[in-house]
Amino acid sequence: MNGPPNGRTGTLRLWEGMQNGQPTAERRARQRAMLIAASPEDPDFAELTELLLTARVAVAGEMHQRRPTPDPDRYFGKGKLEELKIEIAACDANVVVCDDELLPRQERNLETALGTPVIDRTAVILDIFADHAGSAEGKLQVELAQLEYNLARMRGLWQHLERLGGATGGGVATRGPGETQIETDRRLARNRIAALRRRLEDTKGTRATMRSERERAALPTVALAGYTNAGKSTLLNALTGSDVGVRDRLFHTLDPATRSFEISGRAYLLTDTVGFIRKLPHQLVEAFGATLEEALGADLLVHVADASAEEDELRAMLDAVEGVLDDTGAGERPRLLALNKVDLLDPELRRALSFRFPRAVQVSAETGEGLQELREGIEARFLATLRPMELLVPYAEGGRLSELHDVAGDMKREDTADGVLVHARVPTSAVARFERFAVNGSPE
Ligand SMILES: Nc1nc2c(ncn2[C@@H]2O[C@H](COP(=O)(O)OP(=O)(O)OP(=O)(O)O)[C@@H](O)[C@H]2O)c(=O)[nH]1
Ligand SMILES: [Mg+2]
Repeated sequence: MNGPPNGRTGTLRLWEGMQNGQPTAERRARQRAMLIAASPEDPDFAELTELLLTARVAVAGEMHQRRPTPDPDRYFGKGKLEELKIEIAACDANVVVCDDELLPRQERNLETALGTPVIDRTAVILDIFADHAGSAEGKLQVELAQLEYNLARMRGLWQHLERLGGATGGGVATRGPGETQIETDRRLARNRIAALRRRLEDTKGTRATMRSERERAALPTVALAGYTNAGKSTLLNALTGSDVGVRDRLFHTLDPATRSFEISGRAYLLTDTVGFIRKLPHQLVEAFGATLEEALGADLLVHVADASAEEDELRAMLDAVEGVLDDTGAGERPRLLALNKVDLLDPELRRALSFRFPRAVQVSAETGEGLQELREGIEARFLATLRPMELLVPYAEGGRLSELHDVAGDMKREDTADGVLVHARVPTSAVARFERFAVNGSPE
């Protein structure tokens, strides 16, 4: 992984980026993390551990403070901080990772009190995204998210790094403290943010062109949405016979991949999307907003979930995904729940699941089980969105008929003196194109 030794990845990337336009490929030294969380309930460090594993950071220990809300200045209380300091030394951790997004102030105060670099969950996720971004657009989106995140954290950082001295590892701290430097950096960061926004706007334009081409083809679109590692890419491959990258790691897919497949002779487009996660950094939702909006504007969303997760865990993952869908304005799209990885469940658990989620389809992208039901489910949901139309297509416009044939359902045709009279059920997305042939209610 490309990353600096002190774990303040995003920040260092930013400075490196501003120095020479490109982040330098610096090897991450072996990091041993102490995980911390403050919450009224028992902590669950499993996901953070998984995230760190993906970021190739080892977990050395964990500490939880039970309290209604984190301390606004130091995250933990004073006494607990002392305990943490001792524990860090005891398990030889060299970075502290907080399961919440820290306020810049909390992060700074923690670092000062502990003498150890402190990063938060958001920084870890941003780091993984930066590592996994493949396309030019994906890279721009991640850089934008990182800059937004870092901008809030720049004030006073120079003096702070000075104070930490050796712990931060030379490079940055020697660049010289002082308000001027901070101001320069902030201005450069803002300029870069503006430039990135403009470039992302441009790519959005390109995507709109691609989309309108697709709309002309008017194939129904289906998007796979879901928690990271739920098996979306595996399912895309299983349904379309493609070979999109699949791995047992978080946020493997960042760029939406679209492939076509057929159900009962009708072609559909299926899009794989970036995975979601609890406390998904809002900077990422914003940066990926346009791509997500595009993908999630599909005729049908298939929400893919990992059914092998524990009951509470599954509920939490489903809620997190629904939350992001609402945030991105996709909350109202027609939806189908696909409970994936049922090959890992015994018959009793499967039965329990079918009681809990009677409308969901149980599938295994791995074994192919349930895929036929999923196809039928997709088709049924899609057909339900079709609008019945009666059209009179003049013989001169014969080409339109074959277009209609490609997209419509239940098509019945009858030759008349004026043209072909057609009864068909037309996808909502294609209604506008055929409206002018409508027999009832049309001025023509
Ligand atoms: N047992 C089992 N494993 C599965 C199934 N589907 C996917 N997996 C595994 O789950 C892991 C994640 O699969 P992906 O398809 O990469 O998941 P994803 O939802 O695309 O993940 P991100 O792109 O990271 O959001 C891989 O190790 C897959 O082999 C399934 O039906 N059964
Ligand atoms: Mg994927």
